[in-house]
Amino acid sequence: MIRYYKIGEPIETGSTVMSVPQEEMQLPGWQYDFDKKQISRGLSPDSVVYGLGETVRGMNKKGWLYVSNNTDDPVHTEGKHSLYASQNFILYADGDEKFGLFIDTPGKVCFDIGYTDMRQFSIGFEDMDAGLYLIEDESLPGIAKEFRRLTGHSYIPPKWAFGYGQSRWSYMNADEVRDVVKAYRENHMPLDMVYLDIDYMDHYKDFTVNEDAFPHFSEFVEEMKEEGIHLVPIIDAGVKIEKGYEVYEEGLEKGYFCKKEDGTELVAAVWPGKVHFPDFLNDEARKWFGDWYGVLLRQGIDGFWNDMNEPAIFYTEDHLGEVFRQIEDYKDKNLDIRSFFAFQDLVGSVANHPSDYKRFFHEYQGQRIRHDKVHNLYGYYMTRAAGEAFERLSPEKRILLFSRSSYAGMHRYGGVWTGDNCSWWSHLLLNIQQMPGLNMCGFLYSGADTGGFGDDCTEDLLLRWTAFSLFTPLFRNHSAQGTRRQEPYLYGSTEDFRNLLSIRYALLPYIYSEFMKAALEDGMYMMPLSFGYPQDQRARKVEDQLLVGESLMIAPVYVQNAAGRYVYLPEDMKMIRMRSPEDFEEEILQKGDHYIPAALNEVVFFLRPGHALPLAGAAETVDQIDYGTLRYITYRAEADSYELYNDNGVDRI
Ligand code: MIG
Repeated sequence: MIRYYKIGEPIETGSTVMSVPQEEMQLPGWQYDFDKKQISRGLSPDSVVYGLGETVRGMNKKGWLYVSNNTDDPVHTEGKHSLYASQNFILYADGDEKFGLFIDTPGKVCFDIGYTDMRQFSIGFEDMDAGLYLIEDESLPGIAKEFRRLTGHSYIPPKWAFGYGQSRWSYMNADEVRDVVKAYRENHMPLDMVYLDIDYMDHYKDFTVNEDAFPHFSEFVEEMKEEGIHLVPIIDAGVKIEKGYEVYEEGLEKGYFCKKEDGTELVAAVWPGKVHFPDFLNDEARKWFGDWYGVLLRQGIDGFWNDMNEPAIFYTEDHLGEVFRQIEDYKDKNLDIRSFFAFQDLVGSVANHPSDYKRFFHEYQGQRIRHDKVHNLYGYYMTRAAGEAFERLSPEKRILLFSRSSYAGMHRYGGVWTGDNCSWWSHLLLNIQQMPGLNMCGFLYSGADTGGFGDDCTEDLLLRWTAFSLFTPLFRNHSAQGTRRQEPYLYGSTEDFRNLLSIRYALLPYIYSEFMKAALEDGMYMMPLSFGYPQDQRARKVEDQLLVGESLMIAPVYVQNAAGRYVYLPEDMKMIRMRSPEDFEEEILQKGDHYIPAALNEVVFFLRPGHALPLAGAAETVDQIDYGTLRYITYRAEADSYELYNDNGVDRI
């Protein structure tokens, strides 16, 4: 049951697909404070608040202030309030009381969930304008399902995108990519994708290829396909300002770039130096930009990742000019405690400066709207540009697509990855805790940079992270330029990595089946325990175990040098300790707490009673998986009790 309440005159976001239910008076149970521009309610000690998609901290969001304000911040520490996404959907449970609440507004929103006062939950707005959808159902999964009825079905990637991908920011040329693929194949480590970061482009210009570094690109794409590899290039939001560059010239001529108050195009800077930002919120501009993806599709590319679409701004010409003028004032000064910090602030906060987001406008639904009022929609609409274009340009075949920035509703067009995490154990835990929030908001095809993006990864961290990520739909090892290289074959445990990756492929029939059922039935693929055990008060508080599909529970090890971990079993389960698809043991464990040893080369997971798990043999690409020889591990169930979903993996559904 979905009820709609409105505060003020909210800007339409395009997040919903269902016609808006009859508007009702005031959200029951919440106090409205128009002076403080917030709504609030009490928060009991036993309650849990799930949701908000991709945010810092735990699965239960209580105890922190989350600000929906899409930000390119590469340091995802606990003290941060905003990351790249705004997925303003929460799910509240306290005893038998439960409801979902979707706050639909494209500007900044503050979720103060027991931060200012442990007993209070308040939601604050910049303007007191928002659409509020109250979602009620008997169960938590039911509420998540209703949210999807409101906002639409989740995006479905091609099946090969459930394979494993290798990425790194700094594959500078085709030979480097060939070497990576060769190393995988020589080591018999499975691989389906290699991602191309910004260095494949000619001077970071969208939809171009650096012909010196990647000569005869379409032939190279074909050569990789023959190796069973899909190349997945990155697309950035900013379009380089350069005479003769077609995307720039055309966008300028048609007036498709975001303009300032005075009607001239905003000049910002990102990788290519000065850029204009396409106005993805303008229907025509969105279609135009989307069509450009066709240039790469026609060269055989069938997957993309959209980056820097918060949008990230290194600087704007205008703000930088102001900064240079102000620096003059400091020149002959004796910088003291106050002026020094003011100076440091002036020069140190040039990137993503809040004032820059007020400098430009969108032509949105026939209105001219200042960017900051609709800021959180930008990445969504960029991805929508691509997703809508693929429906036109590739009507038969699915195309892989995911984005860094997002807003609720974007899940119809693509998945997300969680951006620039670090090679930290705490970020492995963060990855585990972000997955259910993302799933709840419909972002089923999601995952983090396995091994961590920033900082140097160690072998043990990569083994543990791989053992977790092999359960996430988007499974990609990615790292930043300048960090220690992170391709698994570069570490000593080559055989262990091969085995862990092979386990992904052995589980793939199950992973794909469960993902597809979740996508087709508006369910979730990764869930907090309480979604499967609603009456279990203990399960509600478990922060580091997940249900994966209908049959499995996982309890990843995320602590350095730990030889295992404590696991809570909400009922009797069958533990599977797997070292390779051929080498595993099964053991029945009773409901309750257990210390479970887990070596670095093992994946330990749990099969729920009454369920079965299909298991394939090893394979080096998704295409090679042999569905004809599936085995079933069962626990108090028959093999045929498992309903296996499968299809050809490429046709659109
Ligand atoms: O700010 O394209 O999150 O995955 O490797 C750096 C270079 C820009 C940020 C992305 C990251 C990617 C990187 N990009």
